Amino acid sequence: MRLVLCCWLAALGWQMLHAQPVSYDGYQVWRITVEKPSQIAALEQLVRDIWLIQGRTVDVCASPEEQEALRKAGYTGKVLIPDVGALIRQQQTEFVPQDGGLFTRYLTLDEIYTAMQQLAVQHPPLVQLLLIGRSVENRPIYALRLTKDPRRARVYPSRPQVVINAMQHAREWITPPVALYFAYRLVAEYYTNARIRNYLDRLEIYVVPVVNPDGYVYTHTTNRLWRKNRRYLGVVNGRHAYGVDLNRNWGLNWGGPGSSGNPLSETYQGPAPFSEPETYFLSRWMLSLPALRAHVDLHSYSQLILLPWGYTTQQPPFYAVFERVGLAMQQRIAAVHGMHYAVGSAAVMLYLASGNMMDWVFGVRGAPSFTYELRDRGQYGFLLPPDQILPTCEEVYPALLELLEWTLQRDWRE
Ligand code: 0X9
Ligand code: ZN
Repeated sequence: MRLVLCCWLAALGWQMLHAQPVSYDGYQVWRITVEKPSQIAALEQLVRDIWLIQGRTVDVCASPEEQEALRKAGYTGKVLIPDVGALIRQQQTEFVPQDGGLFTRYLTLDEIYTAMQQLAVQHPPLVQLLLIGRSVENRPIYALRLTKDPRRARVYPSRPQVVINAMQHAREWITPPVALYFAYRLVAEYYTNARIRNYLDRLEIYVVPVVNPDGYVYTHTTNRLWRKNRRYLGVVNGRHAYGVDLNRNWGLNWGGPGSSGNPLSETYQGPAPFSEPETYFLSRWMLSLPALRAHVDLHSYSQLILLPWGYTTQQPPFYAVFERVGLAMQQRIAAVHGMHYAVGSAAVMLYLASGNMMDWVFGVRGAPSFTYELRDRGQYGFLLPPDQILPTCEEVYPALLELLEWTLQRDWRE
């Protein structure tokens, strides 16, 4: 009897740990090609969750009812994921080694924060853990500060600063490990690699693996495909509405094309620029860095290196310089596992997105800024299998080193 009770309690515990009240049973991801980009707006009326728009190609995550509506409207698509619910369950229950290192499975928020703390505790001459803000639900947002002797000055004005951040969007699980790996490997190579030593001696490198901690926790507990933060927005159209798209909440051209004023939308811009603590704290902190010289905002998916602007298809100042750096980073990525990441302006390669972070960092803060869209190109999309975590980390690492190298040049405008 006791055994039965134990088993039952264990099963219940497992259920509670892995419960996903939002079911995706019967949902499918389709890749639809429209004849003209102007037809995309009509498609957006039929499906709530658009995963990707790239040129005339649209990936949609459609419920059985939405699939029916699509068929009725004459859309056919290539099925990328035949059963989203089954894939989520498979990835939750699949055996993954618990002791196989930090990059063999997706970590929880607590595990990520513990790993950051450990790096700082184990390497005081190189690493400092900073609390840079708090989320809507009051969770901490941490940065790792990587530089020689971080505790001897709050900031070294003579060392240009570089910021790498991940996870504005909660379902993009591949992004925190890529940021964390970058930090871990820099530290590991410091004492053996003169090139890395030079970077940490002469630069201040900040890594923020989770900008949206509430959203990330929610993707573990409740809805694997949640994108926005967890702001409660009241009742809208008879439903409780939650969430601002943090990558539409930044202050440059906030509320312009490619963002939504509807709280139920996945690209809801929020009630005002920087209305969200996550973007507010991050922007204030970035303004406090005296010599910010480069920034990367990590997202997934579709394997792209995106350059400003995101809010307009017009070319920004120094576009040719960005493109050259982008192509150098592209080569570094391809050299590791042969993966192709396309390079180009965000608005041209993807779509318009006003109020995004990259535009603010470049347009307001004046620092060169890039958006990476990591693996894959749609086979799994946001549900990238854990065996691709390490290869993705490995290929992005040298691209980010390329950026550090470029940052050390006399004048980036050249
Ligand atoms: O829509 C976004 O915020 C980013 N894509 S994602 O699928 N990760 O959500 C892209 C932002 C890049 N900027 C533009 N496309 N304008
Ligand atoms: Zn994203």
